[in-house]
Amino acid sequence: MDLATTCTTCPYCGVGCGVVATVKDERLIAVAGDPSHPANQGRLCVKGSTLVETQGHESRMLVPSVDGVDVDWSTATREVADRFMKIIDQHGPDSVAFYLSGQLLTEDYYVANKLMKGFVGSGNVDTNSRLCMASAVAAHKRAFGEDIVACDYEDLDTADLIVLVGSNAAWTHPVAYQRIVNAVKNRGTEVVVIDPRSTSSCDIATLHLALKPGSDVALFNGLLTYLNQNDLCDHDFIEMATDNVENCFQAAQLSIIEVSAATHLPIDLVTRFYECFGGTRKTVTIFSQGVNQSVAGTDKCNAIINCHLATGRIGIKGAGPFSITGQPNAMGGREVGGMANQLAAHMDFTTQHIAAVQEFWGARNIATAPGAKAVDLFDKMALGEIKAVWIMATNPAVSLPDTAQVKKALTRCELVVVSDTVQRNDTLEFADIMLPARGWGEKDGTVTNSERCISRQRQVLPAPVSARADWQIITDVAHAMGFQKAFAFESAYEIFKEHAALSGHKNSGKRLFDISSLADISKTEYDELQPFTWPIKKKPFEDNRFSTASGRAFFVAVTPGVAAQATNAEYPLVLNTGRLRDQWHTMTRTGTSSKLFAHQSQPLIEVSLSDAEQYGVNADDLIQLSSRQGSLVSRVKVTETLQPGQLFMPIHWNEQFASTGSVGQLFSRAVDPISGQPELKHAAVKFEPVKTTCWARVFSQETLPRSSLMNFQYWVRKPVADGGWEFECAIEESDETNQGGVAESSVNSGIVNKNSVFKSIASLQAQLKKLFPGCHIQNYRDSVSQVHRCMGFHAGKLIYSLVSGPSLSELTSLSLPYQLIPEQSQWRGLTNLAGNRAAASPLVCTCFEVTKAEIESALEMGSETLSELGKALKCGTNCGSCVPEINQLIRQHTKTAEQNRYQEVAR
Ligand SMILES: Nc1nc2c(c(=O)[nH]1)N[C@H]1C(S)=C(S)[C@@H](COP(=O)(O)OP(=O)(O)OC[C@H]3O[C@@H](n4cnc5c(=O)[nH]c(N)nc54)[C@H](O)[C@@H]3O)O[C@H]1N2
Ligand SMILES: Nc1nc2c(c(=O)[nH]1)N[C@H]1C(S)=C(S)[C@@H](COP(=O)(O)OP(=O)(O)OC[C@H]3O[C@@H](n4cnc5c(=O)[nH]c(N)nc54)[C@H](O)[C@@H]3O)O[C@H]1N2
Ligand code: SF4
Ligand SMILES: [Mo]
Repeated sequence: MDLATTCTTCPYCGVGCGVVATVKDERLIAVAGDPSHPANQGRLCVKGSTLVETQGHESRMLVPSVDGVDVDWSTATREVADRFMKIIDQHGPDSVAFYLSGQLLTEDYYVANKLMKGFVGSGNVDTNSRLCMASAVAAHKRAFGEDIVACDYEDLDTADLIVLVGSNAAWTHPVAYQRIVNAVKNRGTEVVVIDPRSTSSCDIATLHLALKPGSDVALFNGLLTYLNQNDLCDHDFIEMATDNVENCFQAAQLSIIEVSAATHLPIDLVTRFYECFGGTRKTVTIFSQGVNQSVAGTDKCNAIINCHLATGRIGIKGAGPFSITGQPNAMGGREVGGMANQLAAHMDFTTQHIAAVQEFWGARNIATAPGAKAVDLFDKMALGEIKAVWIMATNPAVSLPDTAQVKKALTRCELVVVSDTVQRNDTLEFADIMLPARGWGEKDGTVTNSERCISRQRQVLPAPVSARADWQIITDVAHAMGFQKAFAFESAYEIFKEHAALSGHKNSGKRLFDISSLADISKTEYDELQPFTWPIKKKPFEDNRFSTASGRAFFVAVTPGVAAQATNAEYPLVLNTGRLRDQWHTMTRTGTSSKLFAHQSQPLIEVSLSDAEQYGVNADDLIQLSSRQGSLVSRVKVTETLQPGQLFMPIHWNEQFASTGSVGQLFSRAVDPISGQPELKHAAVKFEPVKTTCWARVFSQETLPRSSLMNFQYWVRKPVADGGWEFECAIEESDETNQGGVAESSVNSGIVNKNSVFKSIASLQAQLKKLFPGCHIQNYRDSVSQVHRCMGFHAGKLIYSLVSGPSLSELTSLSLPYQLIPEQSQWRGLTNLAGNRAAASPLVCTCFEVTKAEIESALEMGSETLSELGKALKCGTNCGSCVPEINQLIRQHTKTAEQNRYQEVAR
């Protein structure tokens, strides 16, 4: 028995927590927070703590393939190199592109960027950071002359005011959020949330500004005006360290009344926020996707930064504008220069920088101009201008806007190479060449988190035999293209050293990103590297010097813009999108853990109470949601957290998990003109109810192919505890019924309809039969309820079960005929679901698997506070991510109890 513990980092969000991984007999058996890591000091959130459950090789891509045929690595490598070179020879370097990801390690990113920009000779390397951090990067460069995040996590511990703008940190950066919670408890830090939705992050807020979507520039311009007019600016700092303040003040001119009109916020709320900000020196403003993902994203970021510059709240402890990164290595990608408009190591496409990088790399054919940014890059593919793309560690067929256009682009593109860890995702459907990459725990390198802290990610597990590290795959292809010398890397360590050296090349203090003191570390030092933050031993801007040519920060004059995807009479509603607490992006990692579906198991479309009433829809109804780009069908969640006229949908589901596919299909390709970041928080939509004639639920030990569900207008799947999958499917009332069409009379159409329902269910049964040959099949039919059950047994064990009927509610109670399953044939996954009421109520606390129903019943029984509930049920006592929801249930319970009391008194 082999037991080993290794310190590494979590592969999920940009908080960048250190984890201690315990491996026994080559299997990951435990992960715990690393107490010595500065980012988390031992804490982990639910995604980090469920890492054990999301490992495993079942869904992994295991061998390389070319045009659908499994091949060995040397063939795959040669094919990638030859096909790329052929296209480059015929059409030039700009006819090819790489599309990378903030989930690559820095070393992977470095070689990919070097190969394309230095040796292929094109700037066409872009990354999913374009959808994520591009606006913040552009704003940093405009204001500071370099892409520098001004804050670190210690600032959260010492701030007196923390403003969260377009960030739901409680769910998206849970461990950083816990630091804020502690600051609130320990030193009375005030929290202001600026978000059109009421989110879990509002739990600790003294003020929530539910502003009109997209109106952030007006709010912060108004704040700048207020600071100026009330003499709350730091004139010494402005004088000493900045330029362009007067132009900026002039452009920002907005009275509180005008701000109120632009943001739809009450005057007193705006005033309270301005007073609070104006009066608190130690203010940190955290901003994230509610700011970045907008056609005004860069301006929004600069509007925030302006207020910090005006008050000199930057470069000091406990204050600053804090753009918080999303992906685990979004920052590492920025250091490397992996975006189309950057060259390398915080150097740009200027004559000087190009010469410096060319000299350092010994690059024969360096790119001399920026390449195409993500949305543009896929447009060029659709136009046939880009003919080959290599996609690594990202799933653009889900995550880009206007996914129909993305699919068109991938279809048109002559050569699509995809390196991924999984066998199937929406992008891989279009791959000509598939390359199996090593995943988290199987590779070595470094990542940089939101606070510029570089940590080692270490190999703790053996990789599947054929999977290779991304840097290795790229290096091999570079060799096959003839670039052996410049890519003579034997390990991630050697790449790191070169990357570190480049950061110091021709730098002499001009660029804050300089880790060249690590260029000569030994292999052992690299292996034992402890987390460290750059600029080394210095807080950015503490000396009031910035990276601009003048050394002074720049006030960028900005004015409010309008959303590109505007509402009108036909599309009157605004669709907002974002993350759920327990899912990660396109679900390739979290989609295998049943536990992570228990908080929310479907891509629900959130509708405000008043819109639900106005449009006559109820919770769980199916609706069709349409924009100018596309349309999808999904179920409704009625919520008090949204303002009328706004909808919300999670980003995670896709064609592998639901008929809806990705919410991205509803978004246009409108981008911020400066950063190129798409507007992913604001689409104009409409919806209408969908009538159904039949529902079905399937439990199956193996997943069903998408093709077997084609007859269902709606379906969604989720993993079942102890193995297997659960599907929920619906058949829409057909056009034939509604509009005459095939059938002439309503009686006839009823028959047609019944027939088509029967056919759909029969074809699903046939699929199940085919998928599990040799099963003994039992059928049960209830003629009164019209519920039909079909179960397949093998060797006395239940293998699948299909229940169908006209209404979903009947199925929910009847779908698991526990009593009908012979004792010896119990399938644990199924009986668990049948017997356990947990399945019926969403999980609130994922760590201890405590449901909403259990918390409500404990409140009924007399528990009153969070700590009492914690004692009774343990909920909320581990990672704390569920505390906002528990508090919400407590508030709800108190309110109901008070109402009951009031009614009793009234009687
Ligand atoms: N659980 C989980 N955590 C994650 C991820 C995940 O997939 N799952 N992904 C990681 C990644 S890559 C990222 S980038 C981060 C993102 O982290 P966040 O940015 O915190 O997450 P989002 O939910 O995308 O959006 C944040 C909020 O922006 C609000 N918003 C929408 N429009 C506006 C607006 O006009 N103005 C303002 N002020 N707010 C607006 C939305 O209502 C939403 O609540 O999360 C990271 N962490
Ligand atoms: N509507 C809307 N759309 C959005 C957003 C939004 O808020 N709203 N947010 C945007 C943002 S901020 C982001 S960051 C993107 C995220 O979107 P994506 O980057 O497309 O999503 P992921 O699911 O993280 O894709 C990562 C892929 O890499 C694979 N992978 C994992 N590890 C490795 C590895 O080590 N090597 C390789 N080669 N592959 C690996 C995974 O299996 C997966 O297929 O979505 C964007 N899209
Ligand atoms: S906060 Fe982010 S980095 Fe930390 S454990 Fe959770 S997902 Fe991982
Ligand atoms: Mo992101």
